[in-house]
Amino acid sequence: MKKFRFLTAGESHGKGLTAIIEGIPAGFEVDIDFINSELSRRQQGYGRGDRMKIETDTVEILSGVRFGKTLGSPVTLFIKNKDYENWNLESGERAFTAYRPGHADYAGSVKYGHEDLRNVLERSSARKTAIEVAVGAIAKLILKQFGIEGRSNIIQIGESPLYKGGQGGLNEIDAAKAAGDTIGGKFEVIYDGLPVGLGSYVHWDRAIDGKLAQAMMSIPAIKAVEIGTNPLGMKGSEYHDEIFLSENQLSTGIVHKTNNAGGVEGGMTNGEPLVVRAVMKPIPTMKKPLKTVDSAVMQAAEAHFERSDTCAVEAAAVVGEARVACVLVDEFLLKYGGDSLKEIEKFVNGEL
Ligand code: EPS
Repeated sequence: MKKFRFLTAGESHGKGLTAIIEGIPAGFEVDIDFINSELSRRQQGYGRGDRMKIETDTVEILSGVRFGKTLGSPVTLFIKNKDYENWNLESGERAFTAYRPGHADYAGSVKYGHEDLRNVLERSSARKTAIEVAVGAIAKLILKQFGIEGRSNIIQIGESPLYKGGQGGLNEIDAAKAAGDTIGGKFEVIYDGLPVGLGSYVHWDRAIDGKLAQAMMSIPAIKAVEIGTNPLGMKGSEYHDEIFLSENQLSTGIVHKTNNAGGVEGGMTNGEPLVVRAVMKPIPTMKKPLKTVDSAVMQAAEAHFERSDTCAVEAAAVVGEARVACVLVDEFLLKYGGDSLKEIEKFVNGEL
């Protein structure tokens, strides 16, 4: 069961990227400047490659919004690929056959029967995260109406724990770039202002931590997801968040003074900030070539390389914020859903 559903389409060097979102109630303001500022955040970060110098991602809204407000009908978004003009994708001149280790090339070509690995690359590319961030921006706008807001922090770049203003990670990115190599890292996404009880303990497929893990793990290059503090090696008495009376915490009068659980207990939000952490592998497209096989001649070869990011952890964190927003808005609408903003407000305020 889903209330907030979307499909995306589009290739990395095709005409553009599209999304159709279904399930947005009527009456929500859609701030295009906010969507574009999220797209711009995704394009930034130290260590990005040359594609980001070509694109200035901006969204066009093709349906579902009138006079700046949602109609309740499907919302269609479009982002143009500026690089499309430079590629002439239809000509076949950009074909390649040497599998890139760490990418979808090998398994994808076997699965879909493609000889030209570009047929796999074009859709498996992280380029598609641009339209996912646009969808997430709309989810964020909906959540904001109810006081729910998100952000992200970089926890580690390469081997360096990177705190605000720290140079360690940046130096590592420079060193990796000079060596034709890439590095990964770790980030966290935090959402504040959540009500108690999004998700459920009654079925495995309704647990919100399960849904969040799926949403984060499916971001390209993510290899591990954690909710809150990693409990490995901790004692129960150290890890679990004790419960206290409070006059300030929501309407329940209950507060946890620590938040190792990352805001989730029993598959449900518990009113504390939601903390989701993810580990990104080093991007597999490298100037320093990896050993592979050329599928056209079935001989040893070097992996295909055009251009790549050295490190995209900062961009992945923005994508992570978007993914979490989509899960949260879906859960929020499942619990408080109506057909219009006014109706939802009545549910939230206990008037319906
Ligand atoms: C990306 C666009 C891509 C890559 C990168 C992310 O553009 P191009 O293939 O033209 O360089 O820069 O994607 C990957 C490296 C990948 O392996 O998916 C983007 O828009 O974020």
